Amino acid sequence: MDGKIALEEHMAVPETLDDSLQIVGTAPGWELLRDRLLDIGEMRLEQMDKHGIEMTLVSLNAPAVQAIVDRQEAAEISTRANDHLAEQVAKNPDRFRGFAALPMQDPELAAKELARCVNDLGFVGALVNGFTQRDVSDSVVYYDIPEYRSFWATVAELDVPFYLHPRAQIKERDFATSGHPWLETAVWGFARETSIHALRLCGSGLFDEYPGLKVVLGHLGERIPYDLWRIDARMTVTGAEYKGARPIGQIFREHFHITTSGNFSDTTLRCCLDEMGVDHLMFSVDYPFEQTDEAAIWYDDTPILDDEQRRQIGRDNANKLFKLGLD
Ligand code: GRE
Ligand code: ZN
Repeated sequence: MDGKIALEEHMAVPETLDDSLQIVGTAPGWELLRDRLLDIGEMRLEQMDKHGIEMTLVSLNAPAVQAIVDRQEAAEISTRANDHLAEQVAKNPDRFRGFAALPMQDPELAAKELARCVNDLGFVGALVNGFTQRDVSDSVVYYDIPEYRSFWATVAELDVPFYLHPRAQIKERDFATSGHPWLETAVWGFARETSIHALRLCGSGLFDEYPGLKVVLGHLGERIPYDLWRIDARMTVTGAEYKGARPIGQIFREHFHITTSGNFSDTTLRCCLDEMGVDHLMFSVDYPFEQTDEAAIWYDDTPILDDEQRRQIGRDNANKLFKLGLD
């Protein structure tokens, strides 16, 4: 399919490059990965052209800003990364748009930076890598807590989607994966961490306070769609402290949008389509951690979608959600 839009696609600046090296390790292939992370031009365009991707919404790698303990440094790196991304996007505005990296260590600074990115740089939303550390290295701050309500007010006011992207748990606090480092990141830990964060947002009353908020999750929903029935069923028994005005399933289906990044499975796509509906799914690759050819060849051929659904999920939904203004 031509004209696809991809939206969980990462770049790095020199200051954040090592974060990706630490996740993928020194396995062969790092040099190509590094070059692809640093490029927001020819290398990317070549892959996009080859596999029918008209536009890529580019974001900073993980965990990057969210793992910086010092608030000022976090703010400086975000600004630098966002300015760099804006410069590169401006060279190919028909092919690239930007997501803002945000210094979530300070909700007020994060809101200001998001407003600057959207209003002055033309960015389409924020992509944040899970919880933030701040002040001390083993800190874990989630965005459902009251301190972040003013930040969410800005997101709602600007009316842009917030992509909640994975990160790993803090190693010293992660007893569940000890002795099994392969469980820490993309195999399982990313989805465990991101799904909990998403459910915390659902259970905090946030979406009742800001009914227009839209959150995007990658990897076909970080495993939540598969379990929505059970979540709602068991909430009737153990949901006493839940603060949402609607059932979690309803909040999730209304406020969350899901991409195919790094999850090219027919059966999982079928589950997501049944649970979320065709309006709440979007194509993505997770470049350069995933291969564009694998993502696109699977997507273009998957028998789960008819031609109309393929067009909608591959292009129209993202065009509308991010107000890209493509034909
Ligand atoms: C991601 O951004 O989703 C990612 C990484 C590193 C390894 C795998 C992966 O940042 O999916
Ligand atoms: Zn990613």
